[in-house]
Amino acid sequence: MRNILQAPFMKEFCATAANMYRLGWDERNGGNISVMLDGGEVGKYLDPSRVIRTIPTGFDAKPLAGKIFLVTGTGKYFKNVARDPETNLGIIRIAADGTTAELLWGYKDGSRFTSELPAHLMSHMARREVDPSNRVVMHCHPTYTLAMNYVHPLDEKQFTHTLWEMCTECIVVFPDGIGVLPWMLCGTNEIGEATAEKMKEFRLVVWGMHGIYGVGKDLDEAFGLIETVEKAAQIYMLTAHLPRLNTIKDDELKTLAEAFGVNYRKDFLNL
Ligand code: 2HA
Ligand code: ZN
Repeated sequence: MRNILQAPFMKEFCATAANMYRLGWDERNGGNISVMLDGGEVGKYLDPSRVIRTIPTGFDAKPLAGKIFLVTGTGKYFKNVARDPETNLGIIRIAADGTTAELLWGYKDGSRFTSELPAHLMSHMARREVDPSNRVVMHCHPTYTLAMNYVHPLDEKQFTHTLWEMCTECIVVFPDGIGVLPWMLCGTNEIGEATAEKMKEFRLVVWGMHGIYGVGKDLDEAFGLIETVEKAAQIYMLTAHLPRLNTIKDDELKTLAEAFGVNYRKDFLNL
């Protein structure tokens, strides 16, 4: 067996968590990531028939039975992931019953996956219906995006429109816009179901006054979506209290989207 700490998927996960921490998106135990791994790839590093222990998930994820995920641990700090992956991360496989996670590696101190596993797995299920190449669900608390939640209407059209106006690249990067949920209790199946419902339509979902979810086919894609939203939110927060002299107009946003050939939310423009 090869050393799993040297696996490309492990190294990329650790580098991404470190980057997110460095950007201030994941204070203390804030944030969580899940990545669907390739079963054949995992088999190079561990014996998939060796289950360390089983952990009930508390919900039914049968469409993901047999799928393997690398997931951050509950209460664990992004700050510490790269230094000690085996304590802070776990590799789980969804058992045939759909409601049990089989631990194949990690959570060395006896802990378990993130409390947000319902939102993660339900989002994986919803996104894969839309895009079977989706493998990553990422949650974090980016500073300016969160700040914007307090001073801007939590309305999908208005929130997306404001961000599209803040950087030329925004409508190209997230033409599908941003879903917005009101404040809800986190760590529950209910917020998981609400998030997954939004994921049918959006690759980005704001949890009101809490943070954001982003998804993608790989870590770079999910990270890049959140990074672009956060940059736009930063520009909004740096300018919201100042007189606005210039903006990207809606017909210019339309021109941009058409030039880049992206399928944008036409109902989010006022044309
Ligand atoms: O796990 O971010 O939403 C810490 C969180 C909960
Ligand atoms: Zn959170």
